[in-house]
Amino acid sequence: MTARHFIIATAGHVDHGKSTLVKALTGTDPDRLPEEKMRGITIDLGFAELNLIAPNGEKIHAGIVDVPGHEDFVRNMIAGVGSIDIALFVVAADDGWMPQSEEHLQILTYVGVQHAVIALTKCDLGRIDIVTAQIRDRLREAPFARSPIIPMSVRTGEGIENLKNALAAELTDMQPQRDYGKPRLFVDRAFTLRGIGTVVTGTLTGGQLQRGQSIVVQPQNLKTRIRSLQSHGHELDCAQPGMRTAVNLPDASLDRINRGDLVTIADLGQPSLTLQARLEQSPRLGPVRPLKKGISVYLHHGTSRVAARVAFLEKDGVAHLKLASPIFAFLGDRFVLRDPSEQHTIAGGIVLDPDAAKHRKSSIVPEDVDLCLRSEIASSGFVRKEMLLRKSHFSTDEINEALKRLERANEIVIRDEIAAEMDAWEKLRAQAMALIDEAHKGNPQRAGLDLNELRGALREQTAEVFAALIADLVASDFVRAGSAIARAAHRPALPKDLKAVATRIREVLSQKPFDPPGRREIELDRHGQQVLRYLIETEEVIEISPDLVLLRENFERMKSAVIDFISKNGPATVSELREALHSSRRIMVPLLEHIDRDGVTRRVADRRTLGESARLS
Ligand SMILES: Nc1nc2c(ncn2[C@@H]2O[C@H](COP(=O)(O)OP(=O)(O)OP(=O)(O)O)[C@@H](O)[C@H]2O)c(=O)[nH]1
Ligand SMILES: [Mg+2]
Repeated sequence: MTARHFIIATAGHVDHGKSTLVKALTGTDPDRLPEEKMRGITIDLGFAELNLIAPNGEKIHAGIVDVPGHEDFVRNMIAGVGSIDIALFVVAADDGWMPQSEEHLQILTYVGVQHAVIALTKCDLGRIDIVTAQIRDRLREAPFARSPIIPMSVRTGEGIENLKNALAAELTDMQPQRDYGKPRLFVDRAFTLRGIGTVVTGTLTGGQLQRGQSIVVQPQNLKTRIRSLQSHGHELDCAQPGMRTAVNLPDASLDRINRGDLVTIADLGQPSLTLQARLEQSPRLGPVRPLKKGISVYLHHGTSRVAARVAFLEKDGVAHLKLASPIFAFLGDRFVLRDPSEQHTIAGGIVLDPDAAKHRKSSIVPEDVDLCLRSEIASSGFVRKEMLLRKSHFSTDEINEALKRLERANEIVIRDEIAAEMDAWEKLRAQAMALIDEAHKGNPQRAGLDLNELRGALREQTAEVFAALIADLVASDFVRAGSAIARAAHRPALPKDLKAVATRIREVLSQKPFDPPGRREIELDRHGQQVLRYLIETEEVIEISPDLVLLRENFERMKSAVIDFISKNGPATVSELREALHSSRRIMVPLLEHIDRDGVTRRVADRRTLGESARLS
């Protein structure tokens, strides 16, 4: 199929000839239910397909969604117009503009439909000029103010070709729905076919679906796989945005999928129970149902309908909505609010934050990726890049380009996987730098600030933010020193008052070089501990065991003496070595274990032989 794909939905008052027109255009009777036949009205959505030739000869393929006009079924009508490109707006010449003409126009406006062709039906029964003037008048402030009005009659056949031409002309100038890599198919029908399994249908938006692809059904988070895809009865490998799409889900059980659910991919996030949105109420509807804080409503989003409450509402229409059950909405999605008795359409809205966790005044424009990013980064402080605007109509490329723009403008900082506001990041950096400088000042003898200590001081940050921070510091004036971080220029040095302590420790360790006192007798106080740690870090002193330290030179001498003795006398016991070195058991045992670990000696029964590394020593 090389044609471009669009979705058309009918709209208009009950009995104005929508379904008859669809049949005349396509040959398909969209009314399928026995009850629809019996009552002569449309109750639920009907579907057909229409092939058109554009004025330039291009092929255009359109899926048609036929909606009910009766006031009792507005709910179904809204489910039909959520993802359409153009409305086929029907007004009957004998009846003129009627209540659901008005209500459907409102709904189309609220869900953001920008294009329409108006079919003035039943011209064999009414006054074309008067009703045309009336329609023009009613559409004056609407997005369809300049849409063509095509007089026609299915009875006489008049105007059918004109209507096709008008649709083709409108669609020729339109762009098919965008593919931004985030497919969502709002389910309008779910049924089981014997031998095939569960089939769900809907209009695909936002991205492609492929045969064999792993998908998730939201909001129930049901993971499954696409076994096969169809559009209007044709098997497909890949369905494009703007296509009526039937998806066969082999291992999904039907009782878990209903109209209102949606098929999407797993890495786009989770549904939510709270939305921040901007609400708009058309002045055309008059003050029938005031929109105010606290009211209960039905929220219609895609093909779904959930009970909701307007938790707060600001003067400019920014509202916080609490939902009775979760929906999977994107930033920029449009929705319709109706009253709890389902008699009136109250307002329309556009999602500003699909996961609004708390009150937040938002001034974003959902179409402006830079603004949206700025707002999201500002509100989350430090945020993983891949989480940014995940539930939005922006593609990953668009988001990454916008991130680069904001980075170039020095508004944000990107480090590793983290994006942050420049100011917030600088503040965090400054905080870390101050802590490191403080550590250098307070403990100049130390290699730096221990990373665990820094992590503790910044524990409100995530591990990822902390890692990005360290990477950032190390990329500039800082270095890692073992388990610590330090200014690159920092050289550990003993402050004056500790120098005397160091001298004392050196003396104590030298008096009986091969038999010095235990560590506890050296680390007499906090200063003793600090200095010994410094001497160990600068490798002047070697830690032999938890309670034994030796001056490095003495340790080296003892090691050589051990090697010497064994070379001359053969394998030796601890006692023999202790006597030979004028040391003690308290020293010899841990010393030998230490040099065993280094491979200098090796224990065989109760004797030591020389190890692999003895020669190198
Ligand atoms: N005289 C005349 N009757 C028409 C014409 N088009 C439709 N009708 C009749 O109008 C009645 C209603 O037509 P439908 O197509 O069911 O109307 P609808 O708009 O689909 O109605 P709902 O779906 O229930 O809102 C039917 O009896 C049609 O035969 C027309 O051009 N001329
Ligand atoms: Mg109908």
